[in-house]
Amino acid sequence: MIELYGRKTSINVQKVSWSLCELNLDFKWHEENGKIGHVNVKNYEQINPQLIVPTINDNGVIISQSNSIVRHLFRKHSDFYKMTNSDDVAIADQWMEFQSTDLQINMTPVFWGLIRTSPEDRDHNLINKNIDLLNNKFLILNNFLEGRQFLINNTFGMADIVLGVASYRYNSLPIKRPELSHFQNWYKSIKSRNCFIKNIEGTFS
Ligand SMILES: N[C@@H](CCC(=O)N[C@@H](CS)C(=O)NCC(=O)O)C(=O)O
Repeated sequence: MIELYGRKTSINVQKVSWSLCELNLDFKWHEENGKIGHVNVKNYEQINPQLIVPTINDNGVIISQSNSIVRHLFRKHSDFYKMTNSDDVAIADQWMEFQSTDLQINMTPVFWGLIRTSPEDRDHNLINKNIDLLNNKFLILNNFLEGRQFLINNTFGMADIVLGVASYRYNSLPIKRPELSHFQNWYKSIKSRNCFIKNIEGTFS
């Protein structure tokens, strides 16, 4: 049995719950409705000394770092790595790292600033600077998606999930976005998936 630790509103936990759903894997969820900044699981530091989420326990193997967990699940429970050539795996990795580093560095000040900070405490200079940078990075993703149904091989996969959770946040933000037609077409198709509706929709907070 796989166990997942972390709350439903965490972007990094969402990558894992969405992956588990797409791969049809049963799992036990701890702290699904937990609070930000505190994991209410006894001795959680023993499975994640950083006290961050997500963590999974896959039949005794404890793994943290969301993108590593997603790769592990697709390696173990799908034929993605067998069916995909190493060049395309590298491109999937490229976009997954783009999300967790280059996108997230601008997403965090915008999302936390506008959604998780009270209006009187907001640093608007910081927020506006990062909105511009974030929009530019989504333009880069938009350009890559031109002529593609999904990120890799026109087949829905792990890179779509990782960029998908970030895109849900981006499209839910009360900000001005540029015209991103390729990106929005791709987003429309992933947000209609049952596993998106079950795990991601309605979690923006
Ligand atoms: N690099 C880590 C980052 C994990 C992370 O920052 N998690 C946040 C939530 S998205 C967290 O645990 N924050 C403390 C908390 O919510 O208790 C990953 O990709 O899993």
